[in-house]
Amino acid sequence: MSRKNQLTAILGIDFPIIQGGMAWVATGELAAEVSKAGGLGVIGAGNAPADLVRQEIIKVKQRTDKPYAVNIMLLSPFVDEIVELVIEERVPVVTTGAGNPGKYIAAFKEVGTRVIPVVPSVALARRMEKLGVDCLIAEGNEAGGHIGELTTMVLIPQIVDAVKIPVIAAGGIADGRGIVAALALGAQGVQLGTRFVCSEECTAHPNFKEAIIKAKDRDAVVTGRSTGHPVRNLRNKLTREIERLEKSGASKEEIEELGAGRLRLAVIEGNVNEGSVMAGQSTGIINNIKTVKEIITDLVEETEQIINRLGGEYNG
Ligand code: TUI
Repeated sequence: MSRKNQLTAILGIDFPIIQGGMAWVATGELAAEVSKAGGLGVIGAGNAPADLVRQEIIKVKQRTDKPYAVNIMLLSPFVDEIVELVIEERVPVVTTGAGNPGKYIAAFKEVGTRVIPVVPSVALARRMEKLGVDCLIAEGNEAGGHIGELTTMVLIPQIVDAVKIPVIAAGGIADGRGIVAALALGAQGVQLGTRFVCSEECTAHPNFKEAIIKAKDRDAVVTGRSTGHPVRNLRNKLTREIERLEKSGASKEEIEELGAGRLRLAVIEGNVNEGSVMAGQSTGIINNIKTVKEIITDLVEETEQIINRLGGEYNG
């Protein structure tokens, strides 16, 4: 991997590897380890209020001076107070998900916070670039959690062609092969979520990590299409119940009520049957738990090996 590029320069990191800002999973402990290893660690604010997120920011600041980010989940009822917190704490980088962060961008720029929205479409990518964001994360629907319509394979080149700012590829990437593919599509960096869940330092319940390791190629399924908020989870009792409700024509409210509190149940309590085990389609290629440092070192080594092997050849 060309380790340094425009993206690493903007973010002040060693490798263009960003950790997904997963609610409940992306704690200060995990984010600090990723940043210490030369990537960009991200705290997932999820639906948490500002006082809880502040504690995670403090954990990162106690462990490292390296750059880190907070992911703001735009469907959260606490968005405004999280935005204030990030500005007050002078968090170096913000990533956003599950919505349009347009109305907050000027305030972040005023204090020098870098802004990187997740975009699922070319239209939103263009709008974000016009508003002055620094980079974009283009996330394909192989990703876990709340997803868009398009796959990484088709989304990345279209967004790369549509904007001038650096693009980070996300969705379905978990090893060096995926990184090389993303770079070939024109991305300058990658964001990985599920791979970092299966790290020693991730504080998620061991059952949650084990479920991902056991999951095979077709086990990460999408529910919630009928509510307008499709979510990719590992198939379990909960996803089967939601599917049944969706088929029966249940209301959006009924379906969303069934999903409430389920991510915490899986991540913190370890109830991977009735909880929401958000994970991407990369589960089939994640078969072990490694330290964050090992994950990043292996990703960089695999990427460089493949690039060297391919060289100028395309015939094997
Ligand atoms: O945000 C994510 N992944 C998430 S958020 C989350 S919490 C949640 N739980 C249940 C239902 C909904 C959310 C779990 N996983 N990834 C980034 C992402 N952003 N994926 C898709 C989008 C997105 C979708 C629409 C970004 C912008 C967008 O804009 C629509 C608009 O308003 O133009």
